[in-house]
Amino acid sequence: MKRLCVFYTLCCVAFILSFASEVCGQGYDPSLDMWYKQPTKDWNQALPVGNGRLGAMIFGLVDEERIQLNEDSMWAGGPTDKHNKGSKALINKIRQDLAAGKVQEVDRRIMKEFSINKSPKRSHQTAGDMYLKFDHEGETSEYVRHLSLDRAVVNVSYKKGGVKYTRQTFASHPDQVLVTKLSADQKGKISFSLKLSRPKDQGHDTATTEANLKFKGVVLSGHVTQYGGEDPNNGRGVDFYGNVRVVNQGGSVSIQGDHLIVKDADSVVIYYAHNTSYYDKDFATKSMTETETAAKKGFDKIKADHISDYQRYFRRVRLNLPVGETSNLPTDVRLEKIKQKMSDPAFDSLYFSFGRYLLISCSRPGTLPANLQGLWNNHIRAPWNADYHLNINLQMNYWPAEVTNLSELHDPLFVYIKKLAKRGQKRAEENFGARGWVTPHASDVWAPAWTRAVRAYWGFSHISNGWLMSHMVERYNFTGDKKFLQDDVYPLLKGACLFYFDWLVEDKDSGLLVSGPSTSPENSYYLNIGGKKVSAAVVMGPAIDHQVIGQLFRSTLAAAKDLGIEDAFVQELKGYQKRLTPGIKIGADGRILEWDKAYDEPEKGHRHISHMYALHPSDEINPLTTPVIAKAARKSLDYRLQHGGAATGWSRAWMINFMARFHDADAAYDNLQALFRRSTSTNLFDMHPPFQIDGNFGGTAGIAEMLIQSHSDFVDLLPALPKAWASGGVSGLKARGGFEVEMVWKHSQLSKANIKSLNGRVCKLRIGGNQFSVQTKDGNEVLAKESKHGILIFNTHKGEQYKIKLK
Ligand code: FUC
Repeated sequence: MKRLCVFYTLCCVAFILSFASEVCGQGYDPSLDMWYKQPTKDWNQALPVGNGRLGAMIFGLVDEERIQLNEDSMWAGGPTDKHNKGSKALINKIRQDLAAGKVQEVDRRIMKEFSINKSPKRSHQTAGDMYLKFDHEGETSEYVRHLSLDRAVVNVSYKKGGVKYTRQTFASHPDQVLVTKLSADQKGKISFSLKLSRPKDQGHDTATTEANLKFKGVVLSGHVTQYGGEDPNNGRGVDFYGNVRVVNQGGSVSIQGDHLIVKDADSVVIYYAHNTSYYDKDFATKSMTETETAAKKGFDKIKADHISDYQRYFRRVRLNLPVGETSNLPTDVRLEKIKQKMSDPAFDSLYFSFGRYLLISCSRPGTLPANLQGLWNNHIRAPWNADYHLNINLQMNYWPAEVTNLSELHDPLFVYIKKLAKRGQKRAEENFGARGWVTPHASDVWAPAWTRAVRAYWGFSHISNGWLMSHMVERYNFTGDKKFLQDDVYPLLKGACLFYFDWLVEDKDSGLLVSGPSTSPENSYYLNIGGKKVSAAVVMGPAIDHQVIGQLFRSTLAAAKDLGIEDAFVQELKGYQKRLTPGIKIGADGRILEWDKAYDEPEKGHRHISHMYALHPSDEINPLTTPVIAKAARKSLDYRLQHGGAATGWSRAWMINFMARFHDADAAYDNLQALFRRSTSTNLFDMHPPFQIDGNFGGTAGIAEMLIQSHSDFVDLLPALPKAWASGGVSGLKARGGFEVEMVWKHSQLSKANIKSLNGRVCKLRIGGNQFSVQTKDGNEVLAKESKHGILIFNTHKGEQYKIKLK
């Protein structure tokens, strides 16, 4: 370990002097390891591996190892599309009743009229567990388990009875198998029994054959829905087929009942494939073929291909931050020290790398989008069904995708949006008599677009379609991919706008268009009825609605402009844009209003901070360009925090992003540390609690937001660099407009940066208000125009690199 630490320190120091690609380049980098000196029985401390679709949690237990298995389509239920409720007349009646002051009654009534209560209780489910019961004796020593974020391999090693044992596990994307290799430093020392099992009563059965263990069944939801009612398919979900193939060197393999027995082997490789009817009707054959092909290909080749496939994504970005006194300790100990307020900046970069590791491991082109738990779930009925919550959570999962150079991993979200939009068209028409498409506050793998909620405060919100579309727009903003804009994005943007054309109604007093009835996601306000405080949620015109719709209109017009479209729809859109109620209104107390007016709030520190959407993830507020609104936004956030806000992991992660947008480096850093202290498990999973992966992704995006911002029409380098990160370096971050950035800083000041222009667009650059110069790769000065706020504007050529130096 000592050698490891010296190498680690050298590597970090070297990075600060140079760039990652030049130094830590191709070799093994231990600073990217999460490691522990003990096994765990706690799922929240086990280590995740995944190939986007297939995943596992590795416990690293010595005598009986548990490998908890996951596959992203292991869902109960199925597509059902025939339950819509509501009508245009009903929604208009509700608007009238709200205008007549019958808010409480509407709050009670609205879900009965508009929500499908008879939807199945269905959840993403665990695929089961693989247990390996070892036959080895003696004291255990030299135990260590670690996850290499650079290689996406979990290693467990220990000594027992004088023999050194090692286990390596990874989930291969190229070969679509989960692989575990067991080795020992003496021959004939590996003996164990292998068993597959799944939590009971979900209709599975297992069968065995020679040297193969099969695992098949159907995913059922045997429980009653929290939404009430019956499941039209009796909860019957996907059929699945898992297959184990064991390849041994030395010793013997046999089957005894439902156990596979390995005796006296020198080394063993276990291949596991798992497929479902969601992806393929020949799922059983597929699983058998995959394990067979893997066995023929062999461990070494599969591992090499896995590592290079994974590193294709992972090594695009490298972040190095200063090593602290505790940085060489095991990961769980480091987290404990952080809880004791010790500074360990290298931990921040480890967490950042882990966030990117998780996205690569649970979202690949062709897979389902990352759910509330990515894809790692040991439940039959997961918290919130491990579904897709669309009022922040699914979106937060993808906040790091573009900026941390993982753009392709955004694809599953886009495919899912297309599915939702199709269903959402039917709902728009049947629920509200509207054109276009609308989506609910939450959906799942089957992409139902109707409202499924019992209470209005969490279910009756109408912004998720616009919020989802901002992700497709961001993909275009970062990559400049016009074909994507034209073929995939613009038609959906148009559909979302059409919905709002028909949904918005004129406010009698202001003459402006207002969105409603709606809610500020999951929050409520107090009504004063006869001197009594009564909480309500439904309202005409919550701030977020107008912020999201405003952004949707803006980006649709920008897209039309880039595509050269100037037609009747664009004219109509301009008209609606002019008449939309502003999404940002400042109240008498200096805070931004969350609803149509100032109300007393039952939960002053509520975890949803929806009226700050304009600050982040949207782009309307910047302390440089909109200082008055920025001050009001800051006041609103400080108020939330003073009242116990940001108490869940994801809410805290959002706060990091907010504070970074204020350029308040130390507040962003404090919130990052609070995320670690209060909402992070030893395996670095985000704890809502319980485990919910959005906070990991929100935290990762927050770290990126502290290093680079580009939402305000210019690229801002090191906009929120905290004191604790006084020196460091990062390579591979992306900025809107199509720029890739690497930079090194010392004494809290940028020392050098390289900017690669990917699209040849004009670059508007700011470095915290500092004076700087721009040179070509060959050292020629680039002509740059000075603008406000210390921004330099210069032309770029596609593919060229520009050197930035502070003056
Ligand atoms: C939203 C949040 C909850 C939880 C759930 C999955 O509804 O309000 O805190 O994260 O999603």
